[in-house]
Amino acid sequence: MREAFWLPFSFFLAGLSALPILEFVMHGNALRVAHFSDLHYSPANLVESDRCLAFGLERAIGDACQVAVFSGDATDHRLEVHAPAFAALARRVHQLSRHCPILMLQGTFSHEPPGTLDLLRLIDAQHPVYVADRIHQVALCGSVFVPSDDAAFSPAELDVLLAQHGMPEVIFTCVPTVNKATLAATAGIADAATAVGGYLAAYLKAAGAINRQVREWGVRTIGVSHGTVNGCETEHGVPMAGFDHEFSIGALFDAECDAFMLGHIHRAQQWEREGRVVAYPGSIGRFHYGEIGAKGFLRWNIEPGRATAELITTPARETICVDFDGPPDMQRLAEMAADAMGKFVRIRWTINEEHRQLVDREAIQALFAASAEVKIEARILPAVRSRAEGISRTVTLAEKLVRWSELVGVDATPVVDRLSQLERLDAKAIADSVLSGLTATTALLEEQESTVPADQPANLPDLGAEPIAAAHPPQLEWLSDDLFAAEAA
Ligand SMILES: [Mn+2]
Repeated sequence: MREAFWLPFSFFLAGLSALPILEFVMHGNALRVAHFSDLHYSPANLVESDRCLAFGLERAIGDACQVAVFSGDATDHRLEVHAPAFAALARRVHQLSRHCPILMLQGTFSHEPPGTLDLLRLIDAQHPVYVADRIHQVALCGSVFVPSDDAAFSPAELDVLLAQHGMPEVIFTCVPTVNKATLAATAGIADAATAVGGYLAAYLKAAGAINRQVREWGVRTIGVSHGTVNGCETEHGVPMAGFDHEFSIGALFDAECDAFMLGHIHRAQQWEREGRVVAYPGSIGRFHYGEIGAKGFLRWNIEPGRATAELITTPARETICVDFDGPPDMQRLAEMAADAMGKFVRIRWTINEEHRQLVDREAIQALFAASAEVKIEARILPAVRSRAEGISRTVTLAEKLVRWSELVGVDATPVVDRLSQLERLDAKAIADSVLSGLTATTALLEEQESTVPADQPANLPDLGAEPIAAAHPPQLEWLSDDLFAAEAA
C-alpha cells in the first residue's frame, strides 16, 4: 500500500487549469464496454465456462463492443498451465483481442495466484491485453494502455499523457483483490480484515478527485474491482452484511467513476446514483447447485457522468434442486422429471436409518434419465432410541438406578444397596463379605444336616409339614449363579 493517495489533491487540481482548452474534447458517443467476470476456468468448469464465454464473446463482438473488462477470477483454484482449461481461456482471450483492447483484473489469490494472468498479456492479437494486478489508474488512449506509476495519476503524469497520446478514451481506476495479510504486515494493523475497508475508502475518495476532474474534460471513468460490497446479495440469496467486506456502496460512488465494474459475487446486481452505476455481472456460468438468478455479462454504455449496464444472459446450466424431509415423493419427482430434460438435477432427502431401504435410487435415476446430471444426496439419520426414558434427567447414580428399576420393573432396594457397597468398599472387601456370607450359610446348613437325625426333627423350629432338607439352597456356582442374591437371602 502506497502513501501517495493520502496526499491532498488541491495542488494537482490547480495544475490542471494550465491544460490547453483545445484538449477539452467531449466524446459524444457512448463507449460500449463488455464486462465479464468470474469465469472460473478449471478442469471441472471447462464445459460451462467455455460455452458461456464463447456465447458472450460472440455477442460482444457482434455488438461492436470497444473495450472488454474481466473483473477477476478468470481462473479457478490455481489452474495449471498444462490444463486444457487454461488453453481454452487463452484461446478466448486471443479471439477477443482481435476486436478490442482487454483489461484483466487480478482476482482472488486462491483462485488466481499473482502471475497467472501474466501469460495472457503475451497472446494479444490486434489489441493489447492489459493485466491490472496492483492498485493504480490506467488510461486507455486509442488502443494503448498507459498506467500511472503510483496509486493514482499525478498532474505531471497526466500532462505527459495528454502530450503524448491526446485525450484518453477512458481512465480506469483499478483495485484488484487486496491481500489483507500484506496490508497487515506493511501497515502494522492488528485487525486488517476490518481496516481494509477504511484504506480502500480513502483511496477511492482520492481517486474520485481525479475522476471528477477528467470527467469535466469529457473523459469517461471506469472503476474495476474484485470484492464484496457490504449489503450485496450472493448467488444463494444471502445478504452480505458485515464489517469485514471490502467496500460500502457509498465508498464506491465516492470514486466518482461513471461505471464501477465489480467481480467476486456470482450474482448480477447493480446500483445507480445520479446516472452513475456500480454493478456486478455475476459469474459467466452456473458453477454450483442452488445458485439463483440469471447468468451473463454486462453490456455497458458509458458517457461522462452517465452509464447503463444491461445483463446479456448466457446459456448457463439450468439446475433443479429439491429437498425432501423424509423419503422422496416419487409422484412429485415424476412431475419434475417431465421438465428436467438436459438440466442438472440435485435431489436431497433426509431419512431415518431404518427406513433407508424404502428409497429406490435406481427408480429415481430412471425418472431423470434425460437430465444432464442427477446428483443424489441422502442424509441418513442414525436410529436413536430412548432406552431408559427420564434417566438422563436424574442427577446421582443411585437415582438413575432407581429410575432404571422402575422402568424394568425390579425392586430397587437391593440394587441400590449393592451400589452403596461398591462405592464404600474395595473389591476384596466385597468379595470377602460375599464369601463369608456363603461360608456361614453352608456351615449352618451342614450343621443342621449332621445334627438332625432323620427320625428326630424335634429340636428344630417347627416348619410345618415340609422337611428341612427342602429349604436347602442349591449349591451355588461361581460363574453362573448370583452370589449376591445368595448373600441377601
Ligand atoms: Mn469468483
